[in-house]
Amino acid sequence: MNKAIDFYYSPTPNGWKVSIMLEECGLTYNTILINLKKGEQFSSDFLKINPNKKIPAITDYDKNEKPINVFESGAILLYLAEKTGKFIPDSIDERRKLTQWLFWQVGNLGPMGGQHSHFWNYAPTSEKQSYASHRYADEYKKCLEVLEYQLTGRNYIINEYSIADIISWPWVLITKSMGIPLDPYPNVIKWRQRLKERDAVRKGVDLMRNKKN
Ligand SMILES: N[C@@H](CCC(=O)N[C@@H](CS)C(=O)NCC(=O)O)C(=O)O
Repeated sequence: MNKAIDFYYSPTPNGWKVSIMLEECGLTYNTILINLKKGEQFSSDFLKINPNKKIPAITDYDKNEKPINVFESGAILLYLAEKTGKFIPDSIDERRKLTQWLFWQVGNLGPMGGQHSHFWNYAPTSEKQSYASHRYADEYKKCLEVLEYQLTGRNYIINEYSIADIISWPWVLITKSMGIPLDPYPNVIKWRQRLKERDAVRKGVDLMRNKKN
């Protein structure tokens, strides 16, 4: 088995960010499924890779030195983009734009989508109409509005296809399962479809699809 990169994964939006990036970059990787329902993210072995006990994480053996562990999807995408020189712009000004959208995703779209999705799919019925439940749905919709505005007159989040798109897309892919119609966001609909048509994106999302946990 090729040991270039070990990829700790589960087929979820945060996992797809990295599976899509690995596919886009054409990197060789070995997928290690972490069964979240069984609590495998809490094992002592995985803790050494990711002290935050969540997927995704990677170990890169592609150097003669010590293997490199990286956790947090934003850090992993930046690491892989810098390693390959792909999906990251060269100019300082474009990089500034890229990093602000990366931070936006990990601080806004991801957590608001994640919390809304949790309430929508898992909260007891009595909690579904709670203050917190509405708050997360509204905050997630605000993120979609931000994305809609940014995509006005643009095909991608910054001037070119980049890790800003790769990191954001999975949290927009699943709107149906979160009960959020996309009709008010036509630019987002087009962008979502534009990315869906990429082979690497489809391969990334299909990785171990049947192993949903
Ligand atoms: N901020 C983290 C979030 C990762 C995350 O929430 N992963 C979820 C799956 S989508 C997870 O591992 N959940 C298991 C748990 O919290 O126990 C990142 O962007 O990598």
